[in-house]
Amino acid sequence: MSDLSAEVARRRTFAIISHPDAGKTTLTEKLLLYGGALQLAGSVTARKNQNASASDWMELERKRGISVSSTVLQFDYEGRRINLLDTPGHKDFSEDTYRVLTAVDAAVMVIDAGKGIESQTLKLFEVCRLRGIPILTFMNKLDRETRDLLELIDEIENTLQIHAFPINWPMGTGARFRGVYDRIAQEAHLYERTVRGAYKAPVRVAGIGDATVKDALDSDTYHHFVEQLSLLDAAGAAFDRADALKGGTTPVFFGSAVNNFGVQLLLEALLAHAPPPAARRSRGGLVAPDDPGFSGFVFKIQGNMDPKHRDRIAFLRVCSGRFTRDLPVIHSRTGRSYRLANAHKIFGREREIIDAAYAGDVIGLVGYSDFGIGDTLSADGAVTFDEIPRFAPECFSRLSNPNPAKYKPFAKGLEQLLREGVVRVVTAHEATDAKSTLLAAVGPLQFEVAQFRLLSEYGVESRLEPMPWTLARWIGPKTPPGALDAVGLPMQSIRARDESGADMILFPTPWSLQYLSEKHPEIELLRLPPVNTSPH
Ligand SMILES: Nc1nc2c(ncn2[C@@H]2O[C@H](COP(=O)(O)OP(=O)(O)OP(=O)(O)O)[C@@H](O)[C@H]2O)c(=O)[nH]1
Ligand SMILES: [Mg+2]
Repeated sequence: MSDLSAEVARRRTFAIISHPDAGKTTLTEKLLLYGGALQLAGSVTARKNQNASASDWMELERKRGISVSSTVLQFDYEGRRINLLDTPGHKDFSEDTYRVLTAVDAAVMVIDAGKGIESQTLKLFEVCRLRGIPILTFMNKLDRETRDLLELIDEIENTLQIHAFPINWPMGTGARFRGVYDRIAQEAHLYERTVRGAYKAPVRVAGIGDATVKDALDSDTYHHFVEQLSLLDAAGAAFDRADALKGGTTPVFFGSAVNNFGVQLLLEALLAHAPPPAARRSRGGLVAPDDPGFSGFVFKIQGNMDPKHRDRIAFLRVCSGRFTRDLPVIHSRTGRSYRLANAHKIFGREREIIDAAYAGDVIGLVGYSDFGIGDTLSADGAVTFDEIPRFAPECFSRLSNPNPAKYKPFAKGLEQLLREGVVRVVTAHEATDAKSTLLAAVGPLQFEVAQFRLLSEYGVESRLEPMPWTLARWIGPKTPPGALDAVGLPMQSIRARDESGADMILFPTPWSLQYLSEKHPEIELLRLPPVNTSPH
């Protein structure tokens, strides 16, 4: 194997996804603890005591106890280089989560065992399936009362239409949850709780018939566990690893992230069952990860991660070749050449300059203000990746600066947030108010984040006025020239342009949209921007 292939083979790049609050950030933290990347896990539950996690570093995240932005964490574990991406669960931030899914090779789907599959989990799962991303399932919160476990497995199979294979099975649930049984190694892992789960949970490993296991469980729990295990075994299927790598089977793991139960087994399984970086589709065909020419694409921009350095990081997923310091690359959108002198390994908000990176790695490029979300960088400029999904906005607000003296920081802050895609800007066809900016978002929390960050990162107050539109449609290329000028729009609907100048119509209600499309079928209305419109 060449050096390049060997480096690719030892990389694992995955995202943690789920409905809000299932425990993604907590699990991320615990994977870092077990991966040796953190000595002490800052429990998410203890956030109120300022004991923040490595992943939720933003002030708003610490305050609210939710993730509003994805986080990249790179670390080494047992000869592997792991790129772990924690994502926000809330649907208002799904554009960020979907972008992250373009940059990974596998996903861990976290399910709250008390709740089962929730709406956002289902949506994210579908995105993974469309992209062919294999999924490992972590059934979390076994330390609480759960739903019937076999029913949860059935639910995965029926709702998601995927085979679910429990690689391990819990011994007890709720207050009686003592550990998990590894069905492949045929070993019981019995854990002890530690205070707030800050340290690894002491574990004893034993055979199922061992006295240690019987002693650890009360007799009801033990018998129930043995009975369920024999039901699972009676189903007879063996774990089909090849199918799991293709995304047809999801291996299922049980545990409690907060208590560190089952985390080690999940980490080991990730190394065993998540695939190394694969070939990526580009406009010109597949790009192999061990292709010697460097290529990668930017999937995220984040400013002000380090309050001491007010700078902007472009997160790039390396897709092929070898990144080395000072590598000359071509930025495909502008055709300009750059030398990548300032590339970093990222760990939450921390960063460290790196000298080399390979396919699968996510690297942070600091100080390249031209780089935007979706841009490709490559050695010869011939590759273009078309990865980044767009969403139609559903919320609109006017943002204004109540304090003219703060004009400059306000403009600078807003520009940065637009770069990051925290919110988007649209321009009404008939300008009404030059003093405010019309913002568009998938969900209203995005506006809240924008206002919060303007204040905390740029020191400026802002005023937000909600607007009545709830639907946006782009005008398709089939629309005859001038047709739009000739029609009268339904009440309260307006014409606008997106950031790249593409024509849109904003509608207040589904009925107004329906009215226009029935009355004027010549106007092609698209849910997403017409192709070839660059998002910049
Ligand atoms: N009882 C129990 N609570 C847990 C467990 N894992 C996480 N939690 C709690 O669940 C809550 C949500 O956890 P997070 O890790 O922030 O959830 P998340 O999925 O990252 O949430 P978002 O990023 O906002 O979507 C916190 O209060 C955690 O302490 C667990 O194993 N057991
Ligand atoms: Mg989170």
